[in-house]
Amino acid sequence: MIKIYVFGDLHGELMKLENLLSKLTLSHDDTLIFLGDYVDRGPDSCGVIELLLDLNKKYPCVFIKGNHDHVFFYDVLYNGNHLDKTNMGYWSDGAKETLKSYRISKINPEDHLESFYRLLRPYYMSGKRLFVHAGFNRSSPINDQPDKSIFWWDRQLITDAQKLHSNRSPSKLKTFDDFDTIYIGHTPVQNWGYSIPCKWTNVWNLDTGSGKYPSGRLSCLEVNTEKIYQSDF
Ligand SMILES: [Mn+2]
Repeated sequence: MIKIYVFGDLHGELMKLENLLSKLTLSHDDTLIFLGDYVDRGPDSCGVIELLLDLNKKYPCVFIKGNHDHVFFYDVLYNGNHLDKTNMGYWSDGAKETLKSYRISKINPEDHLESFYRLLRPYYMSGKRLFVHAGFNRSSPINDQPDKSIFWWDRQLITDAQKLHSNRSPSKLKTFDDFDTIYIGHTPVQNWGYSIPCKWTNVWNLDTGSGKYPSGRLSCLEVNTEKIYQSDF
């Protein structure tokens, strides 16, 4: 049986990724889907991307774009927006750790703009399953979303799913494309006091705070069995 593993936000936590991968018995046709936010906050964003590029040679991989990936690779590297201590918001949200990891590794981040950033997709669909970093406008078709940034910045989807769940509503979150299950990251489950992936109605939130919280583990889910795996730390 082919397995499909979906991973939450990584945020530069190479050791958590290595530890989590060591718990999976991967075969070469298993699919690995990463929900984005590879960089910032954790100590080794460069190493995370190197490992992902290596995985991409061995397994079918899908890399979705997160807001941090968009800002670092597109705004900063591609568009050349200045990144230093005058840009305190993003600088203090983990960008300085990202740049430090590139300095230590002696890899030029522009290399990853070429080799990795071009692989990132706004979303991925498989049958009636949708994988996206943050959300989308649910009253429109997924392939007709004029504002693409909603894919990596939205918080309405998780807010609405959580409300439906806490109202004990049996209905699933309605979407134009009638998705059965939606898999997202972006908003750590710690915001609601949890530490493991949460399924609210038909929405799985896989962001368990890796890189954001010292105790935040990295998580993944095998989508057919809904079995959860987490790093040990
Ligand atoms: Mn994130």
